[in-house]
Amino acid sequence: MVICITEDRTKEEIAVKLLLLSLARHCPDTPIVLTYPPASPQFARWVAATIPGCTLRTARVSGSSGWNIKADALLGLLAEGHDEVWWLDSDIIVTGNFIERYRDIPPATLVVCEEALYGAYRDDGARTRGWGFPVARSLPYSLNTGVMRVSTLHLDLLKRWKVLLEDERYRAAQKDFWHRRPIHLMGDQDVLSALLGAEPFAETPMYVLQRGRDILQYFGFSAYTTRERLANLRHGPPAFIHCQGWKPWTSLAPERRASDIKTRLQNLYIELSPYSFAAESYRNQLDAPLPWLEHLSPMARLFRLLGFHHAALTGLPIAMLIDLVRAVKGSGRRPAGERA
Ligand SMILES: [Mn+2]
Repeated sequence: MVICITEDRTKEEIAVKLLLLSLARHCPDTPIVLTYPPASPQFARWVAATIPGCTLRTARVSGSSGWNIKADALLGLLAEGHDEVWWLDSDIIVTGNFIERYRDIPPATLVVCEEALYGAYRDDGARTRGWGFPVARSLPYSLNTGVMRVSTLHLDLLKRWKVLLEDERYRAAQKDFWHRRPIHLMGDQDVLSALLGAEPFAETPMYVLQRGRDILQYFGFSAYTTRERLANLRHGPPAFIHCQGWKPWTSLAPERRASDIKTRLQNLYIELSPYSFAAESYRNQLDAPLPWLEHLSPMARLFRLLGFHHAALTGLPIAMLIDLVRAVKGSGRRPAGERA
């Protein structure tokens, strides 16, 4: 078994480091292969000195980039002889030993995530139909590929996924703005959702990491609902926090601190992120300070104080307010996805 991380943007380096530190703390026995072509000698030295189980590679996985690289990267590691591979997006941080927690899931079962509420959430077969396949399994929501576990029993699925990610229709849609793309061509995960709803992959058993219970899909203003927070207070935090969409390391850069109310609210929401709470405990192991934690706004400090510096309590009043607005709006676009 191996953990696979692939990144090619230097602006995401801080996130890669935080993910590696969280893995070294919580899953020290599982080897990691990190592919990071722009690695500087300083970064390579830091990895060698700090993350003993990590192999750093600087050769590109393939011609693909961004999220389209996932199929290639997973197929590559399976071809090297690993029987199971966990994919983690570089914007994930782990808060526990997930290898241990999910060890009983059989190798034939594909592990993948439930999409964030704020994303293009609903599916009901839409992506499968979009590709022109008959719907054999209707998924209520889109799958999210921030965390995946595949095994050698998923080679056919991964190869088919790769073929569709190289399809001309998909490639053409990727050049357009994301909000103008048809739902089945938005990103890699929409293609995977389409395939898993169609034959023969509708038979592939899946374990879907559920939003709130298994993974925090911290994206947009519905990132961490009241229900998810209360469940986390009772049962403990999920093993994965996915810092989707708004990234503190870029959004909260001092030059981006805008003054309009919407941006300020958005920045506050990012400052109160459970990702930041998890990141905080690695401050001393980094070779540079985390800028967004050094300069928290007075409002963020106040909310942290009121939330007893607990990730699930901090920002709870804001979450309740947002949930109330969503409930009042009734059958808005996203709330329909919230489970009872
Ligand atoms: Mn991600």
